[in-house]
Amino acid sequence: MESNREAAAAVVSEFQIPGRLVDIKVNTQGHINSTFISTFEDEDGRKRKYTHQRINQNVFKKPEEVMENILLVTKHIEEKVFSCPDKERRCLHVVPAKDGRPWHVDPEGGYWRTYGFIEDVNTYDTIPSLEAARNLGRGIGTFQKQLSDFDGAQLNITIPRFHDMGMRYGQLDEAIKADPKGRVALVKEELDFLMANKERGCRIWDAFESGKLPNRVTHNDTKINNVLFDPVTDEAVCVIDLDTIMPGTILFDTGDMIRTACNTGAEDEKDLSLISFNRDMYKALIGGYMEIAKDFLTADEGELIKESGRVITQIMAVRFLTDYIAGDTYYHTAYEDHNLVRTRTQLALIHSMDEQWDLY
Ligand code: ADP
Ligand code: GN1
Ligand code: MG
Repeated sequence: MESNREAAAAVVSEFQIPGRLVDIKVNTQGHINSTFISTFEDEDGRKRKYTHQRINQNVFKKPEEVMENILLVTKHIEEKVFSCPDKERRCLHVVPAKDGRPWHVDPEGGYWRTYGFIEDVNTYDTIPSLEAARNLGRGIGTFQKQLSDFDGAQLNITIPRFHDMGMRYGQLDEAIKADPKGRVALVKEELDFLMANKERGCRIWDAFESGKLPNRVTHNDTKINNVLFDPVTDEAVCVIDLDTIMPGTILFDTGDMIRTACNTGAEDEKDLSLISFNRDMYKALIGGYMEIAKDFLTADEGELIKESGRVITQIMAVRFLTDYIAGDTYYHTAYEDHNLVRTRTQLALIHSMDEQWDLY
C-alpha cells in the first residue's frame, strides 16, 4: 500500500488544486478502485481534502466513458440540489486535471480522477440504527427521483449486462471449467444451492428484458458504504461511487440497499451465526424508500421489491464465488479466502430471508 500511496502523491499535483500537499492516506472501503484522501493547505493556511482514485481498468475498460457519465450525472444532480444550504456535500464534484480533462493518465497508462472530499459525513459498512435504515431508503429514493428526468440514453454502458443473472451464471460456469486453483472441489455445497436457485434468480432480469419493468437510470451499486450520512442526524446526504450508472431497473438498487442494510453482520463476516436478515431494518428501509418512490414506482416494480433483495444477494454470491474459483482477479481481497467468506455470508443471508419469507 505504501508504494500505491507514493504513486498517488505523485499524481495529485496534476490536478487543479491550489496549495501544497500536506497529507495523503489510503481508503480501503471499496472493492474496485484504489482510493486516496489527500489534504492540501493553501497560502492562508486553510486546509481542504480531496479524494483521488486510480480507476480499475481491469473492471472499467473505457475509463473516459465512465468519466463522461459521471460528469453528466453530477451536473444534473448539482442543479437539483442547487438551493440546499449544504449543496457542496449533496453531490460529488469532479476536480479537473491541469489540462482541463476530468482525468490524468500516469506514465504507466493508469487513469486517475479527483473529487472534492465530502467532509462532515459518516460511512458505514453495516447499518447502525433503524433511523439510519429509514434514511438510507429515503436517500436512494431521492437519488432515483433526482435522475427521473435524466435521459438515460446519453449514458455509456460502463459494464455491459452488469446485473444479467444468466450472464453471471455463464461466467461462473467458465470459472468452474477452468478451475485454475483447484477450488471447485471446496465449494460443492455453495454451488449446489446456487444452481438450484438459478431460475428464480433470473426473474428480475427477465422481467426487465421483457419490458415489464420500466427502463430507468440506475446506480447499480447502492451498497451502504456508497452512501454518505450526516454524523448528527444520520440523514443520507450523498450517493457516491457513480461508476456503474447505467440504464436498468431500479430494482437493482432496491436490491443492493436491502442486501447491505438488512444484514445483521458485515459482508465478509466469518462467523455465520452473526448473519441474519433483520425484518425491522427492512421495514424501516422500505418505509423510508416508499416515502419518496411512491410517486414514481409502477405496481410491477413495487411487487418485486422484496424479491429484489434476494436476487441481488444471490448475484453477489455468484460473482464472489466466480472470483474465488477464478483465483481472485476481480475484487480487492485482504486474505486468501476472502471471496469465499463473502460468498458464504451472502448465502447465509438468503437462508435467513427464506426462513422469514412469509413474515415480512
Ligand atoms: P470503489 O469503487 O472502489 O468502491 P468508491 O468510489 O466507493 O470506490 O470510494 C471508496 C470509499 O471512499 C467510499 O466507500 C467512501 O468511504 C470514500 N469516498 C469516496 N469518494 C468520497 C468523497 N468524495 N468524499 C468522501 N468520501 C469518499
Ligand atoms: C463492488 O466498488 P464497490 O466496492 O462499491 C462492485 C459491486 C458489488 C460490491 C460488493 C464495479 O462495489 O458490484 O456489489 O463490490 N462494483 C463493481 O460489495 O463491480
Ligand atoms: Mg464503492
